[in-house]
Amino acid sequence: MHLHKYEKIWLIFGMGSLALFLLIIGFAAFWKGTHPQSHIETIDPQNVEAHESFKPENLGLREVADGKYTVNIVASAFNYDFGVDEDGKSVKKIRVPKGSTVLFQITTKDVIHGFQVAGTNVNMMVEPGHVSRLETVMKNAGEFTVVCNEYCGIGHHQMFATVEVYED
Ligand SMILES: [Cu+2]
Repeated sequence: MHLHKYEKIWLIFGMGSLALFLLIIGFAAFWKGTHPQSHIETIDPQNVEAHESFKPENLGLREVADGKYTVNIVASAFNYDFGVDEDGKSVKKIRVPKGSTVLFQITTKDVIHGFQVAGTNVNMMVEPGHVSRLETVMKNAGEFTVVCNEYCGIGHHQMFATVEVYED
């Protein structure tokens, strides 16, 4: 079978790209620990408070066992609701010790939002009607910015928070 020179070049280019993309996906999945959030659980977006995890008093950071934490968040345009502190002020920063296991559970009341803890493998799409969950181990200390990476409207850039991982 005769293959034209350009056909060969494009075949090599095509197959090479495929191999490269598979390598990148493999690196992200197995080395960096990036994977899709759980999409199995559904929720009524009009009434997220009916879900135990998203009742106002259950929002924010909670230590569920030694070194294990759960963070419940309700996203809406244009805010992440982590609950309120003792003074009744909205929580915008959560602190966990280095090496702890943190389960992030988030849902949205309105449109699609993103929930990315920049610099970690936490990067979730938050869709109305679904609960997004991701558990991760906070291996590195530092301050990590939480950003919305799905354009959600005019105040999109105002959606942020901070996760501080401190040396234990
Ligand atoms: Cu947004």
